[in-house]
Amino acid sequence: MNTVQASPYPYPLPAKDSGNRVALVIIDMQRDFIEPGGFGAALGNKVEYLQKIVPTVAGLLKTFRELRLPVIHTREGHRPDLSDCPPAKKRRGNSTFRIGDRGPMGRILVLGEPGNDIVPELRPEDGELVIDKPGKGAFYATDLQERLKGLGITHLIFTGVTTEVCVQTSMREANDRGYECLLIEDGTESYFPDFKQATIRMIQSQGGIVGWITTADRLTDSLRQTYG
Ligand code: C5J
Repeated sequence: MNTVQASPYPYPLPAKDSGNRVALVIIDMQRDFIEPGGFGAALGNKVEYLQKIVPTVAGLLKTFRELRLPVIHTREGHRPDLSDCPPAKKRRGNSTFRIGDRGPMGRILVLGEPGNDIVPELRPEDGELVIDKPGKGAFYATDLQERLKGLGITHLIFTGVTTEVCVQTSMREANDRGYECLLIEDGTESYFPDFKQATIRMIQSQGGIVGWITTADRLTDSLRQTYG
C-alpha cells in the first residue's frame, strides 16, 4: 500500500485502480480573505499572513492537474439578497464593513462580487468543482457530499484558509462523513499563527482523531510515486 509520510502515522493513499480516489480541496482562497479591503481585513486581520501559502497551494494544484486527480475549490459567500446569511452571522464582528456592505472589492462576501473571486494564481480550470458555501463548513447547505460520491472520492487533502475556521470545520465535517482527511501544514494559514499550531495539534492528537498532517513536499512525492 502506498502511504504519505504523515503525523500521527502514515496516511494511506488509495491504489491507482481501486475505484477510490483522492482529491485536493482548496478552501476559500478568495480575495475577500487574502487581499486588503475584503472581509478578513474588515475584521481587523493582517491578510499578509495568508498570502504566503499561495505558491505552495499553486504547486499542489499543478501536481493534481498533471496527475489528472480531482480538484475542489470552495468559496464562502452569500446570495445578493443575503437570504442564506443568518442575521446572527451578519451581526458578528466589530467592523466598519459587514457582510453585504459595499467595500473596495464590491459587496463583502457576496457571490459574484470581485472580492468573492478566487485569487488569480489558483483560478479554477474547466472541469474542477467549485462549491459556493454559505457557512464555514463545505458540507453545510451544499451538494458536496453527493458530488464526491459521484466521483468516487474517498480521500480528501485539505489546504486553504483559515486553518481554524473554514478549513478545520470542513475537515471535521468530512471526517464525520467517513472521508480520510489529510491537512497540508504549509498549505493552510491563519490570521493567528498560534491558532494554526493549535489546530494542527488537535487534528493529530488522540491517534489522528480528525485526520492526518503532512507537508506539501511529502504529499507530492507520494502522489508522483503512486499515480505518476
Ligand atoms: C472565515 C474562512 N474565517 N474561510 N472564513 O470567516 O475561514
